[in-house]
Amino acid sequence: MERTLVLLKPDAVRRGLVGQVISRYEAKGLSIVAMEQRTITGEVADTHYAEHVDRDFYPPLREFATSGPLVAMVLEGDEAINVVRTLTGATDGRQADPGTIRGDLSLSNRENLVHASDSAESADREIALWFPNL
Ligand code: FUP
Repeated sequence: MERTLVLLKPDAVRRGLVGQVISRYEAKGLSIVAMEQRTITGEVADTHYAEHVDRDFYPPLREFATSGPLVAMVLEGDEAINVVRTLTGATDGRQADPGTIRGDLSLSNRENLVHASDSAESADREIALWFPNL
């Protein structure tokens, strides 16, 4: 069993897609280990996106990530990290495959609905950041 950190970003909350996106993960067989709606500060965004803070696209991404409530969760299942990345789809919703969450529901590179840990190391770091009591 593996655990991964998923964020349903502020666009997912604003668009009323939280239930639909969670349903896809649940239907796949993943379990929700922890879940909480939060509005994050810029400092939390900087820590979460530490590898991106110096990139050109980071200031608007920071603005977006802090623009309203998001839903953070830890999902668990067999090969959960890769399975969730596959269900989520490519970063840019315009290029993501149909059938994926981003491919079906996002038309943006920034407002792409979901964050999902990209490796075991990222999952460990991000779960510790978002859910330190797990
Ligand atoms: P992903 O792992 O698919 O979420 O993508 P990245 O880690 O490469 O990027 C993290 C977030 O930065 C993306 F979800 C959206 C944002 N981003 C941009 O806004 N512009 C870019 O050119 C690339 C990424």
